[in-house]
Amino acid sequence: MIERYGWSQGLQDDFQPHADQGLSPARVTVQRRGAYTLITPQGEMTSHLSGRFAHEAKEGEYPVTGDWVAVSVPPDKAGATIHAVLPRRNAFTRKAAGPGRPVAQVVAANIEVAFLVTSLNADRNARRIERYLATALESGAAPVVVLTKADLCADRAPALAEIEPLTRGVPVHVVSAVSGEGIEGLRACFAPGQTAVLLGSSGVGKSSLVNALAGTERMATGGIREDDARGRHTTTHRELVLLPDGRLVLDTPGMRELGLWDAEAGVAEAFDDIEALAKTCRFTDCRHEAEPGCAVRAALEDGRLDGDRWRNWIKLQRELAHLSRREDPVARAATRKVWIQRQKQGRAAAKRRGDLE
Ligand SMILES: Nc1nc2c(ncn2[C@@H]2O[C@H](COP(=O)(O)OP(=O)(O)O)[C@@H](O)[C@H]2O)c(=O)[nH]1
Ligand SMILES: [Mg+2]
Ligand SMILES: [Zn+2]
Repeated sequence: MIERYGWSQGLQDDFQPHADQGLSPARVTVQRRGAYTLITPQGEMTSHLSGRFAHEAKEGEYPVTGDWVAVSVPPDKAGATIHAVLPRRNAFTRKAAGPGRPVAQVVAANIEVAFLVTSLNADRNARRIERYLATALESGAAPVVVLTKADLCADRAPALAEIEPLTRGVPVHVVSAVSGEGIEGLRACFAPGQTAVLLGSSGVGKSSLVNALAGTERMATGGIREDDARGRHTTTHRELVLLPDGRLVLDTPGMRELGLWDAEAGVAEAFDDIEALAKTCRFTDCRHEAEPGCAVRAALEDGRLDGDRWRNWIKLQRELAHLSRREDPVARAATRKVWIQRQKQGRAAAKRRGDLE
């Protein structure tokens, strides 16, 4: 069973020390407060954290949906106990919403593809797509922009003209859960045994896409008032779903806020046009304000660079700077190094597989 959920030789190697202690591997499919649903070699099971793990784990180390964990299963198989989380291949991480000290929140772990979902009708927001794209590029998963509800959109050309320049070569798919348009194209973005996470605001049609891919009503979907395009929060927890074709999709509730977490490389990649311009400014320390020979200003003036896109870049830079002032810079540098390396390997592997456009 765990093979169908993406268990691999690499994971088996990481797991060996736990196997030596008599533990079993399992993947988290549903995460609710303090309780987890797992797929174990003995089937689906609910579980809780071992007292020791709960006591010793630091922020960001608690299991999330998509994680591989080491569990003990009692003889009556009544419920498993989680003792450890295996090292994550990658993770989609945001700054937890709310005031106070910035805290990382892992939204999904061990994902090959990140579907960034937005609807073609009223929800479309270029600045939000830029933010999601930066976070997805940072995660090391391969991003895919998905524009939903094509059946409700009489003319998609304006939306595509707005969005395509932002996606920096990341594939864009136009789909409809109602007509079925584009669903096979999404399937072609990942392979059986691989995991795609669905990310985007509430009501854009994420759960409907799970159902369209599954061919059955696997997830509850929300009623929506089409006049203001606001969805109800029907999906209340993150859930990893095994499709009949062997692919895995991780559905998430809408996120009101997607605060950046440690995403310098992702922002640089999502805004590589601005990064390239800034390199050609006359002064290497140009602040792009009123310096002579500023290539960014020149591009803003002649329309090559959109003013809203530029202002969003500044806003994201401020968010990153705000985070880095608050965190221990040494610890940050150490995690970044590992992360950039993994991210590069992950995307290179995805390209080699040739399953991405
Ligand atoms: N016309 C149309 N409606 C859709 C489509 N996809 C989703 N919806 C509707 O949009 C609403 C929200 O969908 P849901 O999948 O729950 O969105 P989620 O919050 O992102 O999971 C529901 O009423 C769906 O029936 C689509 O492709 N076309
Ligand atoms: Mg939903
Ligand atoms: Zn400049």
